[in-house]
Amino acid sequence: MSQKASNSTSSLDKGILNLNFQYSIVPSVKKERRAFIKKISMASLASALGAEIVFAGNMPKGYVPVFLEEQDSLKSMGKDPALKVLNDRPWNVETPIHLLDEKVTPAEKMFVRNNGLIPEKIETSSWTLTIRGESVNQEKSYTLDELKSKFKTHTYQLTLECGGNGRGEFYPPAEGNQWGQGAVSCAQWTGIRLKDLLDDVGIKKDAVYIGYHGADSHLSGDPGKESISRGIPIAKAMQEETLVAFQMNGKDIPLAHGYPLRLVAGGYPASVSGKWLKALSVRNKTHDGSKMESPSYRVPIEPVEPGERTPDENMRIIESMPVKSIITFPKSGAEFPLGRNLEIRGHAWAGEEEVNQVAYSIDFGSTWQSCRLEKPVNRFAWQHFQAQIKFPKKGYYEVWAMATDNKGRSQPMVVPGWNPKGYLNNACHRIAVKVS
Ligand SMILES: Nc1nc2c(c(=O)[nH]1)N[C@H]1C(S)=C(S)[C@@H](COP(=O)(O)O)O[C@H]1N2
Ligand SMILES: [Mo]
Repeated sequence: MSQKASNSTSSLDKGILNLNFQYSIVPSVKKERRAFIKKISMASLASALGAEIVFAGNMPKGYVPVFLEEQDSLKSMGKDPALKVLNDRPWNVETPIHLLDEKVTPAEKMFVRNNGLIPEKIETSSWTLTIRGESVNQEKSYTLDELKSKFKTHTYQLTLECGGNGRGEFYPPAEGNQWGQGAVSCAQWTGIRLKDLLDDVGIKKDAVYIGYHGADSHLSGDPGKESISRGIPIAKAMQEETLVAFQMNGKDIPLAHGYPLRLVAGGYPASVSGKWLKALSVRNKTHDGSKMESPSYRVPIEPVEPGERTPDENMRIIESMPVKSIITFPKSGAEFPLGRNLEIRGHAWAGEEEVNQVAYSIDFGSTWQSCRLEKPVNRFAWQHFQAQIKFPKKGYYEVWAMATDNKGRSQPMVVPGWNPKGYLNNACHRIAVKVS
């Protein structure tokens, strides 16, 4: 019995060490951290965690609990420690909905979705953007200074929502990050119009698609592989709001979000907004870079049965995102006294369309009242809604919000059409409220 127990302990140790090696959870740069861990007592560590470390005695010497590691990484990425780490290789970090209350999403609260590894050394003085592909008259490169000085600068607030936002609610589960509803942001992006850049390069009449190429590396470390290289149809590329951006919220783009240069195309799944932008391919056919192929970022044209395999011919590339809304205040679980009105607020967006109406229900969708809804500051920016709710008596309630776009399409009350990769879950957001 004791033999068995000690065996399992040593294999656990091995497991942890392997992990350390593979994912460098305890890299040498964390020396100070380790010294710190040695010095502080288990009791103070437990109070930082808000819980006892039950098997603390089994922790290898110098082991840094994942909790502290994640806090460190979030801090070094400039992120609010309340964000939720779904994955650290690659980094995928979700924003709890109540932290999205601001009209313009601040950098520290913006979700992170990476397919590969964040580039390590970025030399801005030698950074160039190259425009190439079958459909350019001739290949051309620009330095950052040239991009900034040669073209007019524009600023737009743009909604970027991951195509897989809400994936965690699909059943049977779809593979991929199990996002809640927090993989969405709406920051202010400043840069030059992609259209102005393409005009300057000169593109051929047969151009139909623009593909992006970023400086992030593939998880395998293979320099010949791109982690992701998606893109947009030429009509989207030519819209005024489609930018090659170098600023976010009035500052350099944070490293996690694509410093020093990023393609930004609001209203489409955020996967088309290429970070760490090094090159653009002007294509005479639909771009065929990494994650352009089925089933990536595609959904069935005809509905399929949950769990069913879907033939490639029945899949289309996701373009404009569907209508959606989130209640950002109060936080789900809020409790407040009877007799007071509850103010709810949130944001709604509808891909390339505008949101026409947002309504709320406190009776599980039986009746709906309309919210006050603001116009977007510009196309493809989310819109703010607000309502005052009076509750009839003490008890448990849910507040549901439902947005409708200008084509009359509303959010579904239940999770919409299952699809193999779990995209486009735009079901109504719900919060719990207790009136006491
Ligand atoms: N170069 C590059 N660009 C990228 C990605 C990536 O992994 N590499 N991820 C894409 C995906 S899937 C999303 S949802 C958004 C996330 O943007 P954010 O991390 O700035 O929130 O970036 C997109 N652009
Ligand atoms: Mo994404």
